[in-house]
Amino acid sequence: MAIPGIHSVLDGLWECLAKRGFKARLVSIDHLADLRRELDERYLNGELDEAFYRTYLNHFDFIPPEDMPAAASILVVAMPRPQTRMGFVWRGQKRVLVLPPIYSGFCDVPREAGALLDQYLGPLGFQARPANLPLKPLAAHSGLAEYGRNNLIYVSGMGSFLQLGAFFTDLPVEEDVWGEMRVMALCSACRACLVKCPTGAIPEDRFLIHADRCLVYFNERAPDYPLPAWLNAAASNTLVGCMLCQQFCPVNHPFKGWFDGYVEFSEEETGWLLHGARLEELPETTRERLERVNLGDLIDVLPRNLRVFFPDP
Ligand code: B12
Ligand code: SF4
Ligand code: SF4
Repeated sequence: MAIPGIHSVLDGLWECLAKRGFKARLVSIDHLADLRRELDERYLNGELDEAFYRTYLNHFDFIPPEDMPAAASILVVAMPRPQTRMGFVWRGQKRVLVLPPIYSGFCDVPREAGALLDQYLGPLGFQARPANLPLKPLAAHSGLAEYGRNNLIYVSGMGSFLQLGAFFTDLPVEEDVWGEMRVMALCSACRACLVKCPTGAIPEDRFLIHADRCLVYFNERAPDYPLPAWLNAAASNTLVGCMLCQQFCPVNHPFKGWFDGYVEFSEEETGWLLHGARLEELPETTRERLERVNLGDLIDVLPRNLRVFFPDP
């Protein structure tokens, strides 16, 4: 089979990803050093809380995989993602809670992107391998996205309702773009996220948010991390994570009603989850429903998080 020129390979790649609603950019692998330097500088300047840095930012792999010696580029992909509704019945009352975008399908959707890449690039003699990198600066420097004041990434046609993924590839880069990171123009005249943030994580005096104050920093963690005393229980607005800086953002107006799927737990099942049942103790049907929304791995956080909404377990 004749291998097409790189321009038509890339055109075909964008088309293949676009059919699934994904948008992407390809940058030279030389920018791994830029990504690393940017993060190191913030750390060394004391901009990042030490415990936050050690928990979340110390584990990126700024080198391509050993079995890909010809890696030449990084593909960054934005995948549109909806919210999910979850119903819980307790003491005869049903309460519907939101699961923010990206929790459900967190592994499956990037895996699907990887499979699309394998299917398309493989027969053309190219490879793609998942890359564990700081995804937002990568997306912003590549020109795929702009930052919002809430420090989330916005892509045209998706708002911030998206999951990012990155792949090392051996595709050559002929037109490398690595621009300044940009903030959405609308943010200069808007403070909705800052005002709605329940923990004061979005500051007035600098762009970088105080991630160590973000509700998500606490409610995604293992149960031996109680919610801190300064955190008002009323701040919690979703089962895991938080939606406030996205929900009230005017750029997200077209997407904020986008929900995909509904999963309901009976009173008996809600009781098991509230009381800390382990995954393997649950009946298969309950387990399947949790796993359908990818909460099997987060089952440990559910008793603490559910108790905020059902304080009388
Ligand atoms: C650690 C982490 C968290 C932490 C910290 C979040 C944070 N803001 O750092 C916690 C647990 C709190 C968290 C929460 C959430 N997360 Co998170 N998280 C990550 C992770 C693993 C790394 C993020 C990171 O590198 N932070 C470090 C800081 C230094 O980087 P940064 O946030 O990009 O900050 C940049 C800007 O401030 C910029 N900057 C600074 N000054 C200036 C000035 C100007 C003018 C400009 C333009 C830029 C700029 O420079 C910084 C980079 O050097 C990524 C996955 C990944 N591999 O990248 C997901 C990721 C960022 N999370 C994601 C999501 C969805 C969330 C939540 C929305 C989940 C939820 N609904 O509850 C919340 C959002 C909270 C928020 N407002 O940021 C998505 C973001 C999707 C999007 N649209 O942006 C990601 C990319 C996961 C994914 N695979 O898609 N997350
Ligand atoms: S996710 Fe919630 S707590 Fe975190 S910055 Fe946004 S509004 Fe604030
Ligand atoms: S709420 Fe306003 S300030 Fe915040 S990200 Fe959206 S447009 Fe920007």
